[in-house]
Amino acid sequence: MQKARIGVTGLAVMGRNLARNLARHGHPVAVHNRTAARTKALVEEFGDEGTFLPAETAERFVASLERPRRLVIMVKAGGPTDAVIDEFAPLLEPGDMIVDGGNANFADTRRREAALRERGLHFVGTGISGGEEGALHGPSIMPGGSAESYEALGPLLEDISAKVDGTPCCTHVGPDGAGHFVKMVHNGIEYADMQLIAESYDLLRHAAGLAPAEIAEVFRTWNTGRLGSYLIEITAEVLAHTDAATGKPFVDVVLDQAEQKGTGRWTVQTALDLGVPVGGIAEAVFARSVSGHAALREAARGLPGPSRSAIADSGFADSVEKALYASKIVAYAQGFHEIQAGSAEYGWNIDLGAMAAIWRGGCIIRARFLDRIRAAYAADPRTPTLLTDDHFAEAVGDAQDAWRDVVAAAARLGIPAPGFSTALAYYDSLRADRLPAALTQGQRDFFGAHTYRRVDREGSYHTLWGADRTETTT
Ligand code: NBP
Repeated sequence: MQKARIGVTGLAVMGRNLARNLARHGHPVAVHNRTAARTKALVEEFGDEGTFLPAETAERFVASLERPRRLVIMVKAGGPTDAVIDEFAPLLEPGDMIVDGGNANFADTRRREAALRERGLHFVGTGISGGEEGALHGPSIMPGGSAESYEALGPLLEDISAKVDGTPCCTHVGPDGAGHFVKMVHNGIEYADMQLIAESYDLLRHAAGLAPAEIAEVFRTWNTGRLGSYLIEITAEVLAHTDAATGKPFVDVVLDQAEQKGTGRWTVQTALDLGVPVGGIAEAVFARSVSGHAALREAARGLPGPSRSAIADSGFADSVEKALYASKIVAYAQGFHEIQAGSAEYGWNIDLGAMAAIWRGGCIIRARFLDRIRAAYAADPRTPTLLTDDHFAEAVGDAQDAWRDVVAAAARLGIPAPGFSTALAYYDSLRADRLPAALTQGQRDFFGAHTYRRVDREGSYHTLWGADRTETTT
């Protein structure tokens, strides 16, 4: 009986396209789904694309895989993933691999990896980005798990991943939950990137008075320069689209309430736990949250705003481009800081430059700019922040006057720009000689005797605020 090199269970949009991608690359692939109709439909529609070995039962599916078995789970993250693991793990033997390609929380991946390792099985939590098109034509793949499992799995995953300059957009990220952690931060950065683009659109529309079709042209131009990226490209497409039913710009007939599935929220929650400031990502998550509070917005709609309206400055679009580039650098710097902190916390030893390299193609945040990030980490793998890299420091330095003008214009005109504002505040916080945190420490010591350190001496101090205000050492 012919055996499959790899198997995919869970054949909704992602699993089905990943299985097709494997088959198209000449890898015989076993396919299985809880509801057998999906398996049947896949083979009927696309059976001629390669070798598919359909299985209706878990036992047959496992029996059709060559050893060590490589079993990819592509089901809804959370409970369904545990249910599928519970179903398949008893059928596997030591050395076999379960690959979870869903959007799992990295903490779940750590738990599952530890439990399966005890049974001699490899569990490979794998981030996959690129949506259904990416899964079919070449996604960016972020596998975690053991180095041993990557030896058996890596070549297959690299084969089906996107390629940039001949380099696969797939590499071993690190042990246990590292792959899903990096995918989570990728999605958090994606939230920030999308929010900054949305703010750029809003400013061009309501501050510069441009129509959506004109703004589409602005984005098309930007896409040919340093901002060139998948998200900028699709933004131009969406803005240029006209609603067939009404003849209005498509963007004007869509309800302005953004939804989210949770990876952005996880990125922020994890950053809070790690003590990493990721304001750009947090504001993007909150901006979606604000947009969804319909009743709250309705209640506040009549509140007074500024009396000024559109500014007619011919250079405004160029200023927004600069603000967008600078804010984007900040958002990525924050995301990479979070990966650096997670890597240190969990002992993953993640190569940050390699993460930038595998995001250059296949994934939603793919962008020309990622090559710059790869180069920055190649020049100094230990750099504490991308903002001090020569290229980025110069770019932000050149952009900062325009960036400040745009944030000021947004505030003056009453146009919300939380992404631009928080990015600028982060930049100014990092470069400040002194922060008002010294005053915060004084307040904390006053009301809670929380103590403070001094700039001129070692040690912890407390001032007797309620008595004669002498300073004591603690
Ligand atoms: P969905 O997330 O919509 O999940 C549907 C699949 O899960 C079906 O195959 C369904 O089987 C299966 N399933 C469920 Br629901 N509960 C199950 C259970 N208890 N036991 C066995 N199977 C169960 O599919 P998707 O959109 O293809 O995404 C798959 C994974 O990839 C998710 O984790 C998602 O977050 C991740 N992801 C998605 C994208 C994207 O662009 N869509 C991108 C990157 C990652 P059934 O057919 O029998 O109902």
